[in-house]
Formats: sequence, structure tokens, C-alpha cells
Amino acid sequence: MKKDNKMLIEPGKLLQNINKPADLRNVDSTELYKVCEELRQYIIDNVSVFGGHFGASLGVVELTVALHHVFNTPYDQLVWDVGHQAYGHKILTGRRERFHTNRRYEGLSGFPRRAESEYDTFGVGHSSTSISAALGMAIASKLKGEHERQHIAVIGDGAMTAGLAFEGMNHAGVSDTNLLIVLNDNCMSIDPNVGALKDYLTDITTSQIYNKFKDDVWKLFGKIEKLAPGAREAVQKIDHLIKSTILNHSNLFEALNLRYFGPVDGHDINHLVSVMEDLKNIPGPKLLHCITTKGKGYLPAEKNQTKWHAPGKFDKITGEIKKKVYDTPQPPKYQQVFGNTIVELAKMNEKIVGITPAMPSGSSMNIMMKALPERAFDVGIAEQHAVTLSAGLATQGMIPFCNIYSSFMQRAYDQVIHDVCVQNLHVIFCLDRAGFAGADGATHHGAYDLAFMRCVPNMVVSAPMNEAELRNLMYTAQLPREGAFTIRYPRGQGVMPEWQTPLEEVKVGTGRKLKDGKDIALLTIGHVGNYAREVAKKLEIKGIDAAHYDMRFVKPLDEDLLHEVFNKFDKVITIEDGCVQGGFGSAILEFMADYQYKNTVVRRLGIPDEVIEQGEQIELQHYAGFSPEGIEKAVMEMVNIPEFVTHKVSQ
Ligand SMILES: Cc1ncc(C[n+]2csc(CCOP(=O)(O)OP(=O)(O)O)c2C)c(N)n1
Repeated sequence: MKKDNKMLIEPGKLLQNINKPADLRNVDSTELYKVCEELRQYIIDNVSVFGGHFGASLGVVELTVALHHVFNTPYDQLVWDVGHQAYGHKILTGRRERFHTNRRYEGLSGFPRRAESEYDTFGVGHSSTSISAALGMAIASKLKGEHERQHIAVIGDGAMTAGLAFEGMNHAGVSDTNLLIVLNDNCMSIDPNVGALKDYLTDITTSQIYNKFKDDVWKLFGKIEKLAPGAREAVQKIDHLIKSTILNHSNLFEALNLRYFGPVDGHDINHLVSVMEDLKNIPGPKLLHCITTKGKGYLPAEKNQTKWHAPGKFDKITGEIKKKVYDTPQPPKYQQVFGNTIVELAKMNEKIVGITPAMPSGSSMNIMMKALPERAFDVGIAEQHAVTLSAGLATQGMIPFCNIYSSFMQRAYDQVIHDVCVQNLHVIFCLDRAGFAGADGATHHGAYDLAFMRCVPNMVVSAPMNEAELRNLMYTAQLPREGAFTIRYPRGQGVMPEWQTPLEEVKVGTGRKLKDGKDIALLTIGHVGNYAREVAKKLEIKGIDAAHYDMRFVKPLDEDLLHEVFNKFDKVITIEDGCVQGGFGSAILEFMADYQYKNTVVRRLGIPDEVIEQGEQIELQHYAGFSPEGIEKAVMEMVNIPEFVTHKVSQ
């Protein structure tokens, strides 16, 4: 971090004196709007220089200030859903001075993280956990006799589409706890929000008769607050009844036994404060529906909310997003290869359909959604549904390409086993962001997929080393066959500027010998094969002759190729951008044990058995020991220090 960069970002006059929420509570309520202005500006100043999530935090500035002003955090417990919108929260809770390290190696996490602050009550990154987590806290408080303690879950309308959120509400409604769910409704997920819930929320928001009535009830409710509980309950009943009658449907949240309040303007700080003060005194589970604008206060972000979800660095004056400029053509991102290739395949094979759970832009499924809208589906933040929907489609002979980020697939594991593999259905899983995800950190690394997919029957597990391989694997996966087919690839660019290669079938379970050698064999899976290729070339100059095999499939393994390797080499290194435990290297060790190869020493490089936080992908790979330097070092150790080799069999 250059010091001068940090110095550029000066907090406003009020903000510089707010080092914890208690300071905010001392700010006169007439000045809260100024705090909001300064906080918003501070987020803009920081993200424009250092990058990160953007629109979501701008949209909840007033909510953040109101929540910390009204509630007694950290005693009262505030849980942010996903957590990409919690920059204001971080800045107000003692982390302003370190905020320039946000999402960087050894810096602040881009998401709330328990180890980072007592104000981060729950670690997040994956969506829709907030209601269950806050309810757990609320039940614990009740059991401990802490009856005044408040618990607040802030959840977006996108995150609200997930089954987990409904599971939480279903329980909350009968829990008799001090739980407040703040629904931050901006009509957006990363891309525009989808599904019937979105229409329902719009219906409540735009119903004029309902809103007029609601305002009147609210005023009345305020007046009778000090009266006997019986009077209050009577008003509540009438309120409920009329709300249900006025809306086309009965109120969804009230039907789940949650008192519904709103919709309110989520940018009116004074109104928010007064509403929250009221809600604090209303016991039991309740929901406050706030209407906000994603990107509020920064026009380009308000206008193009998807682009400004996480824009990278930008010029805050002109709104120009900074992009690196290259003299030569660059390789595409793997996701772009996926997005274009699925359209190409779908035009050839009418059974192909595309499914994404809320990541059309991130996965590039939006290319198919545009080209063949009736055959590509964004199903909302609903990974479990995405997988079972794919299974259902497959029973009818359709060929679903279900594209899910590797780490989000963790949520749909039962569906992969129970709904797809046990029934031997032909579903193709494209796992994007496999391996280290980079700045999103621990919650987003796609570390475990090779391990958790390869142990399931009726499943092929593969990883392309480059763009052409991705295309060929996608082509192969949609050919007539039974069972599931996983193709995992990393975040970021491949290696082939000329990536539009002809589509060719790959024989399932075959790898490629890319270089012969005699001193040591490097076995790789996926994109890291490019590192091994680079290292093998470099080592030649040092007089070390390393062979390189791109295994391409973790399941089934290319046993012929492996027999060749283990009959020829007494030193082998396996390399994967995935967990060493149970992953590709483990599969190789199992092969070795099964065929009783005793004379080869194997070292496994990959993601170690620990939680690794954020950083550039290459920084993290370096830390884990499988960057090009790490691979070279491992080879040198094995080749030059025989004593080391005999004692250290694996990592
Ligand atoms: C389980 C899971 N799936 C997908 C994502 C990727 N993701 C991050 S934020 C986001 C949109 C969330 O929308 P919403 O809750 O409405 O918040 P907003 O960004 O609109 O404030 C998505 C899909 C995720 N974090 N977790």
C-alpha cells in the first residue's frame, strides 16, 4: 500500500470522529444526513481507487447509519446477508483507517468476518444465511434470558429468493424472538432480480391504496403505542386484515407469522430512524420492507447497476472504469468461452438448455439468454433448485448445462448426488471460479469441487487446461451418454487469444502427454498445467528433464497414462488448484496404492487444509506453493535433495 494513496482519502468532518457506532449515537439526529453523505463519499473515494463491490454498499448507506444509530451494536446483533454491502458498516465500526486494505492480501476481508471485528456477528459471502443465523442468535438470547437484546438480519430481495431464506422465515414466524428482518429491496440481484417474489414485492410497493392505508395505520399505531396491549393487538388484527384484502394476495410475510412493516423509503434517514425506534419496542419476529436504489448517489452506478455491482477501479469524476490496455490480442476469460460455446452447441443440438442461479453476467450465460431466450434460465439465487431443475429436464431428454460457481455448488451437493447421480441423469455441470477465487476470499474459493465431485458414482470430473480444451470438453459432454459430467475452470483469462478452435470429441478418461522427460513427472489438472509447462521449459535450461502430463480427467483417470508414469518415474509431483485432501493428487495416490506402485515418491501441490483468505490469485497460489515459482521449488527439492524425498512423501 502506497502511503500517498491512503492520504488521498480523507473522511469528512463528521465521519472522521466516528470510530465506533457509539460515536454515531452521539451525533445529533439533524446531522445524520450529513454522516450519510460523508460515508457515501468515503465509499466512492475508496472503491474508485482500490476496487471492490460498489453499488450495494451505496444503496444501504442510510440503512447502515440508521441501524447503528438506533440499535445498541455490538450487543444488539446485526447480521448482513452476503456481506458485499457492508462497507459502510465496516467504516463505521472501527475499520475506517484500514479500509484501504479491503479485499487485499492480508488486509480486511470484503465481507463481514467474525475474526475481524466484534461487530461482524456472522461470517458471510454466500447469500441468504442471515435470517437463520440471526434467528439462532435470537433464540440463544431468549434461552439466556436476554429479553431486551435485538437481532437484525439485513437481506436483499435477491438473497430473499433462496430457499434458505424461506426456511429461516418459516421457523422465525413461530419463534417468539426479537428478530427484525430488514428487507433491502432494490429490485436487483447482480443482474435484475427474477421470479414471482420480485413481482410480489413490486406489487406491494406500487399499490397506492395499500400504501395510503399503511401510512394511516402506522400513524395510528404510533398514537396507541402507549395504550393497553389489547388495543394494540386489535389494531394489528385490523391492519393485517385490510392489508391482505387490499393486496392481490394475502401478505406473504404476515402469512408466515412475521409482522410486516413498510414499504418505507430506505434513503430517508430520519424516517428510517423513527421507524426503527418504533420497531425496537415491538416484540416478536417482524419484517421491515425498505425500498432502495442500488448505487444510490453515484449516477453511473444507479444507471447501470449490473456493471457497477463490482466495477473494479474507476475515475470517480468521469465514471470511466479503468481497464488495462494491451498492444496484442489477449486471451478471453474462460467464462466468455463457456458463454459463446454453449450458444454454438445449442444451435447444433436443440436439446441443450442453459441454467444459471443468479449469475447470468458472471457466468456469461447471458450470451445464451440473449441468443436463445426460451432455452436459457436465470432461476434466482437458488443453486439447489438449479440442480434439481436440471435433473427434471434431463429426465425428459433435455441436456442441461447447469453453470454454477464452484463454491456456490457446495450448497447443492445433495441435489447432485440424490437428484442427478443416483438416477444416472445426463446433466452437465460447468463449475466456474474453480480454484482460488482471488479478492472475494475464503468463502468464494472453489477449493473442494474435485474432491466432492469425484467420490460420487455416475460422475465424470474434468478440467480444461486452456480454451480449446474447454470447448472440446463441452462438446464431448453433450454427446449422447448417461450420467453427470463436471467441467471445472478458473476465474479469469485462459491462454489462447485465438480461442475459436474447431470442436472435437475428447475420449472420456484420457489425458495428454505434453512433454516427455526422464528426471521427474509433473501431473497436472486444469489451467495450472500452463504453469507446469512453463516450469518444465525453464528447468531444461537448468539441465532438469521434467515430463509433463495434462491429465484432463480426475474421474475416470487415464490409467494407461498413469501406468506409463509410474513404470518410468520415481519422482512425481501432482499439481491442482484445489484442495490437496481428496482432490486430484489424492486420486493419483489411490491409483498408486491400488496398483501397488512402491518405488515412486509423490508430492502433492494444491490448496492446503486451512482457511485461506483473500488476495490476488497468484499471491494465493504462491502462498499455497503451486505458483510457477512454487512448482519450480518443489521440483528442485525433489530432484536435488534425495534425503528430503525419502522422508517427505506428500505435503
Ligand atoms: C449462494 C450464493 N449464490 C450466489 C452469490 C453471488 N451473489 C453475490 S451478491 C448477489 C446478489 C444479491 O442480491 P441482493 O441480495 O438483492 O443484494 P444487492 O446486491 O441487490 O444489494 C449474488 C447473486 C452468492 N453470494 N451466494
